[in-house]
Amino acid sequence: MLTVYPQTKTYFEHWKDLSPGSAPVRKHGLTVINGITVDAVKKIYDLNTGLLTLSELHAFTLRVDPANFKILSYCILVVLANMFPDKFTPEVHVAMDKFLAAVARSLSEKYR
Ligand code: HNI
Repeated sequence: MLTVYPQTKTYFEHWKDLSPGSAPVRKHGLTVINGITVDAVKKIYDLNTGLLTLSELHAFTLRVDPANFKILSYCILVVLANMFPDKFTPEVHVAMDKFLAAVARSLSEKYR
């Protein structure tokens, strides 16, 4: 995301090293992916409640433009397709797209 959509770097200027694979990028990548694969998956049936605190954090404290959630979702799909070309069937693509869109919608909940 930081490479393909460099405007997203503005939120992470305080990390100093934003190059691909740098320590803070790897660390935060894991944090976000854990947020999706552990937290969001656990709360899949009520994402709005489950991701409420995270939505408030991104809206009020971090002030992340919610358009960036779509950008990140798109990047995650591209990475999955590249890493798992055999497993990334049309069904998996649609299911992941739907799930990531639901996560993005819940994270945007507090902006309204
Ligand atoms: Ni996000 C911090 C989860 C998208 C900018 N983000 C977090 C944390 C989690 C998290 C978890 C750590 C919270 C804490 O410390 O309590 N972020 C997610 C998830 C998504 C997402 C699940 C989307 C699926 N975040 C984004 C996007 C941006 C973003 C798209 C900006 C482009 N997030 C941040 C910033 C921080 C952050 C900035 C604080 C990082 C830091 O180190 O200061």
